[in-house]
Amino acid sequence: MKVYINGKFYEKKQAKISVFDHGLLYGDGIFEGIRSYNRLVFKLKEHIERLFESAQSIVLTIPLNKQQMIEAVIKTLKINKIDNGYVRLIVTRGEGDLGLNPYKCEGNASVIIITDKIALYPDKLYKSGLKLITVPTIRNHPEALNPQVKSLNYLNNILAKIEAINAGFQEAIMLDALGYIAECSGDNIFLVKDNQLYTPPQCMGTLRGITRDIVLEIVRDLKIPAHEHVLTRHELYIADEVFLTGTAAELVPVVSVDGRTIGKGKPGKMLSMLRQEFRKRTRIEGIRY
Ligand code: PXG
Repeated sequence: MKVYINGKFYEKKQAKISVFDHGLLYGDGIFEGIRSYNRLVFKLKEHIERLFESAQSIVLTIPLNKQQMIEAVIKTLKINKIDNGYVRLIVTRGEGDLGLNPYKCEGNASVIIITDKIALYPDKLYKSGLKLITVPTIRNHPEALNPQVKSLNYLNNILAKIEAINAGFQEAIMLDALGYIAECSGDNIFLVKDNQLYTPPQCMGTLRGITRDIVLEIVRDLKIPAHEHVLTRHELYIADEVFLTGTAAELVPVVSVDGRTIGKGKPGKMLSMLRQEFRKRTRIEGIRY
């Protein structure tokens, strides 16, 4: 496996960055998780766009422009001969001293691209569905660290994940600072009620997921009503269907929330239809290599 670091390729064992990099010292940096399907980097432009928005928000200058970044991702996939894979794109603040001040980081931000064959989730997950629990740790307040910034500082989500696992569940539902549903530790959340789709808005604490956007696009095309609306746990409990969306896991059914069985307790019809539509789009949308 060859890893891209600042324009050069290194074997996995040699792919290293400084212990003084503020990405390590402070989680000062940003990232994207991207997928390629059959030599098509799915929604690559959208991921690069979001990366640059995260950078703008944290005053980080990316040493490549958007086109160069796209080319770097494609080059890394090609060198590694990966047709179907996962791309982890990371931009750190770079090497600095042992103080917070990012302006003391010398030189450029570091750009790292790791690609790997995709570790597909077990089929069982999509057949039996997930059981979720709401955890005490809330999503970052948007005026603390806005969840729209896909930052290297993921402790907020990691704490939520720990709480879910310790309670015997696979995934956590995180609330926002007002007590409304935000998202899960690495996925957005949707519910279906009376053939309409609902998902929390961005304003209080959810990442604008690329997969979330695709689902909203699909339902718009199919003229299924969809709402970006504040949701409480109650709305999840009484939903006909609940599912999660994310680049890695795609669309995943949820069959129980906080011990309440959702709908019939098995993956629903809307999700199955959406997954088919999603699959179609993974074959046509993105950048070919
Ligand atoms: N919410 C959060 C908090 C995320 O981190 C999503 C939603 C889904 O967004 P996309 O754009 O992927 O539809 C994410 C992104 C992993 C992993 O290993 C996943 C994410 C982040 C870090 C690791 O599964 N998901």
